[in-house]
Amino acid sequence: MINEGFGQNKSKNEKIPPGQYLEKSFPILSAGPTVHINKESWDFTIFENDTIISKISWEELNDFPKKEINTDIHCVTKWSKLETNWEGVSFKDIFESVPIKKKYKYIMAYSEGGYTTNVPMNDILDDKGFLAFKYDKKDITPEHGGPVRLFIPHLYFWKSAKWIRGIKLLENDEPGFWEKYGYHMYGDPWKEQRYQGD
Ligand SMILES: Nc1nc2c(c(=O)[nH]1)N[C@H]1C(S)=C(S)[C@@H](COP(=O)(O)O)O[C@H]1N2
Ligand SMILES: [Mo]
Repeated sequence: MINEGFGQNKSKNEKIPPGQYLEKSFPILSAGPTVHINKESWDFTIFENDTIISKISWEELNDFPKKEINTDIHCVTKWSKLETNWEGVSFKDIFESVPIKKKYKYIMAYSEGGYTTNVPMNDILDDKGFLAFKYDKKDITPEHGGPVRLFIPHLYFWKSAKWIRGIKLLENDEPGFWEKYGYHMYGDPWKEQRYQGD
């Protein structure tokens, strides 16, 4: 278990990135309808080009070390929610069990329902990116992306793909769903990287 302790000694104001406001509820933001997936039929696929190099079932996911993450989240629509509690498995641990032939600098995450988002590899390794399945000690609800969502709290929350089903390893950065509409390729809330050019 880890406790990031992110900004534990900071005041509330210092924890809210520029242009954001404090939100107490937990808004639901989805580009399409809520997807309902059974844990038993969920799996997670890692693609290297068109080749499947790993497939992880719900049961197998639960065999990885579980990590607790206490952190703030920031949505590009300007709400920030402080001190949220999550549980999941880190990509660092997942990748230790996956034989990847070469170095890839980016991934494309893809979700049931068609949503995609691109993230640099370094931003999911080092215990910075997770496959999360619990929020506030309970199973993540379908509305918030359960049974399993991507969780990358140091980037704007659109990068945390709900209903995640897999990733594709990429050599070059490619835009995902919102990035094709002009959202920033990286999305650092502290640099206000909301849209391309920010
Ligand atoms: N599959 C999928 N994941 C998604 C989205 C989406 O529309 N579909 N929206 C993104 C956006 S813009 C945000 S802010 C967060 C919202 O997560 P929440 O609904 O749990 O607050 O999910 C992100 N992940
Ligand atoms: Mo968002």
